[in-house]
Amino acid sequence: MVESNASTARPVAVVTGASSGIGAASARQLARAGYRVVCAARRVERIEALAAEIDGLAVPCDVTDAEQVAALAEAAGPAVSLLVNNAGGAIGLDPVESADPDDWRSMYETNVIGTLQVTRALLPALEASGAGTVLNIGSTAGRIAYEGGGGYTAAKHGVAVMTETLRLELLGRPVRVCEVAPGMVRTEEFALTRFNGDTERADAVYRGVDEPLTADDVADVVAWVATRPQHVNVDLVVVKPIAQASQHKVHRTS
Ligand code: 8X3
Repeated sequence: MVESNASTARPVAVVTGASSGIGAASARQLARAGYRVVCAARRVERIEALAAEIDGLAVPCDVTDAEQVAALAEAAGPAVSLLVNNAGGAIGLDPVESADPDDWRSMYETNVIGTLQVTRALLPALEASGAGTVLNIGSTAGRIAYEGGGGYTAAKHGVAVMTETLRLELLGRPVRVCEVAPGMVRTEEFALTRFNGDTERADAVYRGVDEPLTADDVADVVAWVATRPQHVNVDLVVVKPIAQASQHKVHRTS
């Protein structure tokens, strides 16, 4: 459980991309750990239902929109203990040779610029809490290249480097900076979004893999990183299913 500053007030956590997958699962686990969770995402009905379920707050927010990000910071209040930068995702699996620059721009916008904007907007409140944490959801794609993944791996490498840079820059201030980098996670939307709703291609990603990680598996790590004593900065957790030894080496039974 987290410690709160006042005896009655719950510490505030902001989770972006909270409408589904790792974001929604993290919001639930963080609420269970004692946070008042501000659930931010574009899809209002989903985050309103989630916020009602976990006694949190729903704030509609597209992380690429500076005004909406400013409104999120305003709604989160003057002291925020935890920011989980989860909004992001992949588009397509096209080789560099034929990739659509708009897909790459969009991935850079959501994964990198979105994380930058939300982090900038919330840093004063994270610092004001006296014990802040920025936790970026990276990816194994932020540590290795794979064919067809150029746009996504470039963006997730960007998130990884931004995380390291911020940790260096904030040294001596009361905000720790962490990254959780999942490998193969089966969520309802990640692969489907990547392949523009093509369920066959999305299903093929996980075909024959015994047990890909679930959103809850990753949320468990997020909650663990967030609830370490404040002097403990877990720089990076790479988490993969046992069936995935590396990006290219996945055990499939069929
Ligand atoms: C997701 C991992 O393998 O689809 O962040 O790039 S992968």
